Amino acid sequence: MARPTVLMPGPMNRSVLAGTAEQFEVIRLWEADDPDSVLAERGKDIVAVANSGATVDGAFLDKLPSLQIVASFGVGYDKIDATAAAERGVVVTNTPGVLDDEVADTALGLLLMTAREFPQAERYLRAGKWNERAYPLAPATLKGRTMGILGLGRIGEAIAHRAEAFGISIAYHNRRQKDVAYRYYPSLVEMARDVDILTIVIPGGDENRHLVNAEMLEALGPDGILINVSRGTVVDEAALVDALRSRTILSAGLDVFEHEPDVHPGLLELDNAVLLPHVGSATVPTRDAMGRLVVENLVSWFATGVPVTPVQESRDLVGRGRG
Ligand code: 8YV
Repeated sequence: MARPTVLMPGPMNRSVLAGTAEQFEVIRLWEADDPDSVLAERGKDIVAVANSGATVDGAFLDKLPSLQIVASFGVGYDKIDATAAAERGVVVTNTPGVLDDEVADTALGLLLMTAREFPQAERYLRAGKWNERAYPLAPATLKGRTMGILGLGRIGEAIAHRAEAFGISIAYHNRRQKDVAYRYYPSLVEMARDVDILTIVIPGGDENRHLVNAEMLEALGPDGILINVSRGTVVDEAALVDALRSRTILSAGLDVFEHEPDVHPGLLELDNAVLLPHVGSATVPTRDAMGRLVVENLVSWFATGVPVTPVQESRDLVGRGRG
């Protein structure tokens, strides 16, 4: 039997390449001299896409009339129009669960770095300034603080558990209240007003674009710390630069940016921002686990017509099989 043809628009983790090598015919679009002609010639043969960060919209899907599944590498799938896919009968899967701890560790790492100014202190030492005088005292402490989590899902809960171990009290804002012991705020601005640390874990996409704007930052206030390990688009980055510059908030720790990999030049100039190049899940074991889940979704779909981890928008298609 012919092997299903999988399109990879861009480079993928080694575990995806290894896991698909035998059972699938793989088209590595990023290596093609003329990707458009590859799509024109092979588009009708492609039944699956394995994707890591490329935009998959209606126009792209229309080039692949035989497509059944888009298996995305990562838990966030804001670059994939899952509704347009569902309308075309195409299932979308992501990689939830396997990266929760890694991203939660990143959030706590960023919080420690931001509150205690560890990266700045290290730069100070390397610049040979320690001999001149001790590094200035950090203005913030984590002791007795409250963290408001915007988007208390699995990663948010993993962050909450870690933060509790630091003695930090937890609150959260979701669209709906959950069955958890943490204080729930139906209003984001009210939560921002009450907490010391606002941690963003909510998915990206149009719905949540610029949810954290000038008003929220003003509410967070001059002792407030913003942490973002979700998507840069959730924050109005220009407003954040203004807020950091004017000390409307104290500081920010960011793993994600509105136009990444381009970072707002204003952020690069500011000393009260700690900036990481989207490394939330970026360890060898976790990225391998994410890649294995991409492969499991593809294999399961073609063997049984049921993917392992379909996204919300695809749930109605699941069980209907691969038609
Ligand atoms: C990865 C992520 O950086 O899972 C996500 O949503 O943002 C990260 O784990 C990304 O998926 C790599 O493509």
